Formats: sequence, structure tokens, C-alpha cells
Amino acid sequence: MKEPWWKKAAVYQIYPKSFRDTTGSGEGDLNGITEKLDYIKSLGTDVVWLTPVYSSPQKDNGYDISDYYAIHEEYGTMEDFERLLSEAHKRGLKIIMDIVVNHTSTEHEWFQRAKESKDSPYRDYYIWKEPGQDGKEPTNWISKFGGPAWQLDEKTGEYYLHLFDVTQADLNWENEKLRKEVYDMMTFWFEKGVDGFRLDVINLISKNQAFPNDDGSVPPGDGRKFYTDGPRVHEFMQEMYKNVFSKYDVMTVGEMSSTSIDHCIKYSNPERGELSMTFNFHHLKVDYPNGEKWSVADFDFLKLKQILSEWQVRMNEGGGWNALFWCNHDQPRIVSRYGDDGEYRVQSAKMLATCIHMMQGTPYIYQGEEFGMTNPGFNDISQYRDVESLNMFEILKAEGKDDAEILEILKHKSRDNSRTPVQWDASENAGFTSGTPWIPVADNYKEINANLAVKDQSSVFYHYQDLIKLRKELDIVTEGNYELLLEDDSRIFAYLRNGNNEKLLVVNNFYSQEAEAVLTDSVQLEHFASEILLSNYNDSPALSNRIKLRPYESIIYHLK
Ligand code: TEU
Repeated sequence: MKEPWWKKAAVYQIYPKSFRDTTGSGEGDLNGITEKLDYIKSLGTDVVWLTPVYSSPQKDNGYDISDYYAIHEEYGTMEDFERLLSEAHKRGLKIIMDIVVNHTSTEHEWFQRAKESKDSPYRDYYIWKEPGQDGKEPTNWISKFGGPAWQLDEKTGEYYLHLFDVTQADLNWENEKLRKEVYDMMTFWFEKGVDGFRLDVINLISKNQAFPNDDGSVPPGDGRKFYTDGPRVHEFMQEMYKNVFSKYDVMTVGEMSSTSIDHCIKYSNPERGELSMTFNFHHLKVDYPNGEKWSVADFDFLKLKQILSEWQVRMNEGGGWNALFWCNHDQPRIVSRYGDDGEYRVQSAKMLATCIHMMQGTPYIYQGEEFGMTNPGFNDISQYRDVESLNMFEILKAEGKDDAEILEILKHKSRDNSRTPVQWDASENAGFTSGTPWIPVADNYKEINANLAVKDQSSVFYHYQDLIKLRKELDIVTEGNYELLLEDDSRIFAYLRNGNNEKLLVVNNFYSQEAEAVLTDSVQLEHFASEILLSNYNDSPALSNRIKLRPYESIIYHLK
């Protein structure tokens, strides 16, 4: 059977607000993306993922949608979108959109009508509950942005559920009429020629209808166990596939908050008719001591290797398909987080790229990652914009932490770390805008920008370009079995991809100290001729069973 096109594809993620502003508004726009399509194509990527561009009050930068059928005015018009889609297709680029159907903005017409009265025909599009004991919230669930997950509507005396910001009301997926509205909207975008969807927190749409309190006996006690991968979630996904996705040759990727491998096998095994692939975040929580995001800690390297390897092996065994990524608009820049954004920025950025791009799955590259953009190192709360970060500043302050301590935490963990404007060149505002940027540009834009990278054959940009080419050229990258090596090594992440009469050996030194990979006979080196396919040093050693690795040295050997 012919493999689906997206198994050899690479995806470029764009956060439009920070990508390129062509009007001087200080915010990115759709025409700015169209302007940069040739740059995106030159990287070798096949798909562009746009985070939400629909009408929105922008409390959560577009993840609070007020009209699914209109383009956010700051980003442009529907004609601008249609031109972007057409120009992308002319270049052989596909466009996938970000669909947020776990919740809408409270400014959406549906919510505005729903809150008019308990008898509104739209009331049941959302989740309303009578006050709990002593007039408090119906359950003790906590919003992912801090504070209670319920908000009292004074007019009708009921609470509505919001797993995220208070302006993001959760939709009631038990309501068949609501589900049909969603499927009709998805069909509208597919009929327009869109090539797929990234589905925002789609594994949260099915809630336990008993709405129990969380007694905290099973951590984390914030209520997520009652709505994560919920009772009817696979039923809803199969209904969505049957009613919409099955009718088009499209790619769908689900963002799975706090999910499990077993569920992701179910979501992405093609025999089940749900999604093409899934994002999970377990590898991006190994710097959360005791699961606590809002702290500063080194990442747990052995746990990182264990998690990525388990997902590689189990998803392959189960017929599932991984979305491979380090960065997105919610995560700090990976070169600052798991690499070195100082002396070894280029080497470590290349090493991190190789580490996931040679795994099984579809790789995602977040705007600016391709030339090694770093965290901005903000040191004042006035520089932050993210609703989650601003909420957490107040919550941590109320818990007694001083400003300096909280700013140090935000410097490492805020979502704004990845939302500073793309650094195009060394001109004012890094070539992002002729106006005042909505969020400050990182100070290092004169040294780190796309213009410099494209002119430098040894830049991070061309390393990503080479990795994408390898994925297309070598079936072993998409089909080979995965085998972790040196499991207990505290600096080296080494793994094999095993194919028919060939192997890939990938060795990565994750640290600035030299290390030596000592390979056991199990790798059977003597049975193969080998060549170096790609390295982040220009004089890496030929393959042997003892490989000395320099700081962040990363080598792909082809054994055949
Ligand atoms: O993110 C959901 C999600 O799991 C993360 O937001 C995470 O919970 C959060 O960063 C706290 O650590 C999706 C979008 O990617 C995010 O930008 C939206 O804010 C969120 O959903 C709500 O739509």
C-alpha cells in the first residue's frame, strides 16, 4: 500500500503574529507569510502549519476564536488568505490550519447567545453547572492557566467551564448539534483547499459527565483525569474522521495534552480512522521537577532518552505515527533549553535537530528554529505578553515569591520565549516590522538572523535542509526500527535505525564536555561498510566501536 505523503514530509510552523509584518502595525500578517514562501520552500519543508488566523479578541493570541469563518482583521482579509493558499500551492507547499474546537472565545456569537438565558438554543453548546456547595465552583478543577476552571455568570447564576483562560469557554461535545456545526466548519476550510488541520488540545473534548471533584489521590489533582483522553474521545474522533477527514486527502495532527502512548496509538493508527499523527509533550517535561513547570531546573537527560525511545518503539509497534518536535509557540527555544545558546549555539542546535529528525515520525520546525533563534532573556514583566505567563506572575507573587525569582522562572519557562519576532536580518526590529513590535525583538538579532544563516553554508539552516533531504532520500528514516544504545550513558544519546541490510547509527553528545561512545558487538559494525551522512563538525571520526565526541558533536553513520 502506498505510504501517505506526510510520512516523508517536514512541517514548518508559523506563529503569524510574530512572523512578518507588512503594514507597520507591529503584528505579523498573512501577506508577510506569502512574502516569505520562497524562503520556506528553500529549507525543503513541504507543509506550513499556521497557528489560528481566525477572528479573535487575541486574549490567547488566536486560540480564543470568535468567528471560525473570518480572518482576524490584523492578519488581513479572506482574499489575503486565499492568495497565501494559492501561492503556497504554486510552490508545492501545503497549508494546514490550527483548529481550536475544545473551546471558543466568550466573544463568539454562540457564547454570547448562550449566556442570554438558560433557555437559549445555544446554552447547551457550552458546559454550564449550578453552583456547588456553599455557592462555590461546581468542582475543584484548576485551569491550565491558573485559578479555578469555572466562572460564574451572574445573570443566569450558573458557572461555565474554561480549562484555559476565563475568556475561553469549553464547548459541550455531548451536544450532537454542536458537533455538526464543527464538522460543517471543517468542511468549509477543506472545500477552500486547505491541506489539513492541527487540532488544538483535541484530547480534552470529552468530559466525564459526572463532573466529579478531584480528591487528589492520583496526582496532579487538578481535575485533568476527568477530561484528558475522556470517555467518548475516540468515538468523537472517529465521527469527525467519518464526517470530514475521510472525504479529503489531508493531514491531521492532534495536540494531545497529558496523553498516553496507548491513546496516541489509538488516535493515529490508520486502521482506526481518527488522525494522521499526534503531538505529545512528555519529552518536554523532563525539566519540570516533580512535574512542576514553574521552576528552574536542569533537564533530566536519562529520562529524556527513555521517553523519546519508548515513544519510538511503542508507537511503531502499535502502528501509530509521531509528530517529532522540540519547539513550538508554547515552548522555550530548544537551543536555550536543552542545548547551549552561547559558545556552542550552532553545534548544539545542529545536534538537537539531528537527534529528532532521524527518528520515526513527521518532523516539525518552528519559525526561527531553523537558524538557531534563542530565548530572548527578558528581565522585566513589562516585556511579557502571554496570558499564561502574566497569570502565573500574579499567582506566584501571591504565593510569596519575589519578582526576581519569578522573572528567573519566566526567563526559562514562559511561552513568550518562542514568540519574539522572527529575526530576518540586522536592520531595525530585525526586519520584522517598520512599526513598534507587539513584543520586543530579542537583543541578539544582529548576530542571529535568517539573512546571515542563508549566506553561510555552515549555518544551522543548511543542517536542517540536509536533514530534510535525508528523510526524503532514505526509506530507513521513515521505516527502520528504532533501537536505543548506551541507555545509561549520562552524556551521549545514541540510537540505531535498523532496515533491511542497512542501519543508521546516530550519536549525539548532549554536553560541552568531550565524551566517548563505546559500542558493544551488538551493533555488529564489522558486518558493514560505513560512511558519514551528516555531522556538525567537518572532520568527524570514521566509524569504530570507540567514537570520541567533541562538545555537542553529532554524527549520522550509514551502515550498509
Ligand atoms: O496548548 C495546550 C497546552 O497543553 C499548552 O497550552 C499547555 O497546557 C500550556 O502551555 C501550559 O503549560 C494549546 C495551544 O498550543 C496554546 O497556545 C493555547 O494557549 C492552548 O491550547 C489553549 O487553546
